Amino acid sequence: MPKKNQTLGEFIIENQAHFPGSSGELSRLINSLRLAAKVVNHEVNKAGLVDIIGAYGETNVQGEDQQKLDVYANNKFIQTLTNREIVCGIASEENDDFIRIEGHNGDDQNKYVVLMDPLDGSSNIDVNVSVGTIFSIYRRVTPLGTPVQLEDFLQPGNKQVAAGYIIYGTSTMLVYTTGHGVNGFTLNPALGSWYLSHPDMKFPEEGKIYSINEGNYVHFPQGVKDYIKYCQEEKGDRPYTSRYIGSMVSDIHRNMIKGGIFMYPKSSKANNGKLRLLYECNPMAFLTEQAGGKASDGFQRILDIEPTELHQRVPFFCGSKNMVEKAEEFMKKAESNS
Ligand code: P6P
Repeated sequence: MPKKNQTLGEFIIENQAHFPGSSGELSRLINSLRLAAKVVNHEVNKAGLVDIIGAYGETNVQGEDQQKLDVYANNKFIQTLTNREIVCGIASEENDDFIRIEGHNGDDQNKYVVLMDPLDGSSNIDVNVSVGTIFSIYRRVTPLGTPVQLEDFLQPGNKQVAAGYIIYGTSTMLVYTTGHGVNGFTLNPALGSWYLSHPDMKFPEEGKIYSINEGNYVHFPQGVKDYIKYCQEEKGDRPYTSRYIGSMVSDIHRNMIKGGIFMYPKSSKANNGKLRLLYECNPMAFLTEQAGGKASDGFQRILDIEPTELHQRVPFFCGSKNMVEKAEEFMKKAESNS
C-alpha cells in the first residue's frame, strides 16, 4: 500500500513486486523519465528569464509553431531514454516518424517503446500557464533483436504497460500508473526528490466541472451542444462550473482531484477533434480508468480503438464516470435522431 511522503525511488522498488520475473527494465524506464522531467522542469521554470521562449522558427508535424521549450523537452526525453538502453523505439508529437534506438552492440534487445507529447500546451508557456509532458509505454510486439516497426507503436491503448504525465504547475508533479492504480509525486526542487503526495488517486464518480472550449460551440455536433446546455441549466446540482485552461494535462489533473469532465469533441472544423490518440488520449484514458473514471470518443472506449496512424486524432471525453456517461447519452440520442 502506498505510504504518503514515500520517495518515488522507494515506491518504485516496492512496486517492482508487481512485475515478478521482470528484470526491472520498467522501473529503470520510470526512473529515466523522472530524471528527464527534473531537467525539463528546471528550464520550464526559468522560461521567462532566458530567451528560450518564443517560436523556434520551425513547425512540427502538426503544422504548429514549434516553441523552443518544445524542442528542448523533446530532445531531453529522447536523449535520456536513448542513453539508458531501455527502449527500442520512441514516437513523439514533435517527430514525423518514430525513432529507432539501437542497442549498444547494434542489436534491438530492448523490449519497450515510449510514445510521448514532450510538452503539451506549449502555446501557454509565454503566458505562464501550466504545461505538461505525457507518456505512454508498451512492450514491443515484433521480435527482440529486430529493428522496431510501426506496428510496435500502433497498439490499442488497452495494451499499455504504463502511462503518466508530468505537470509543470504551481508545483511539479509526476502522476503515473503501471496498471495498479494512480499515484502522484510532487517534486521538492530544493532536494531534487519526488515525494508521494497523492497516493491512490481516484476520479470522483460525480463532478460539477465541465471543461470544453465553448468558443467552438457553433461547430460542435448536436449531442455536445445538448450536453453543454444540460450542464448550464438550473436543475438539481446544476448549473455546473465551466473551467477550461487550454492545457489538457492541467484540466484533467484538476478534474481528477475535484471531479469533472474534459471534452475535446469533433467539430465541423476538425472532423476527429484535435487531440492525438497515441500519445495524448490513450495515456490520459489509461490513467483515468485506473483512477475509476471513464474515457471515450463519445461512443466507444478510447483504450479499445485500433490505431491506424502515428499522429491520428480522436474526439475525447474524459473524467468522472457519471458525467462521461451522461455526455455519451446525449451523443447517442442526437445520433439516433439525426
Ligand atoms: P484549443 C494544447 O495545445 C492542447 O493540445 C491541449 O493541451 C489542450 O487541451 C488543447 O490543445 C486546447 O485546444 O483548441 O481549445 O485551444
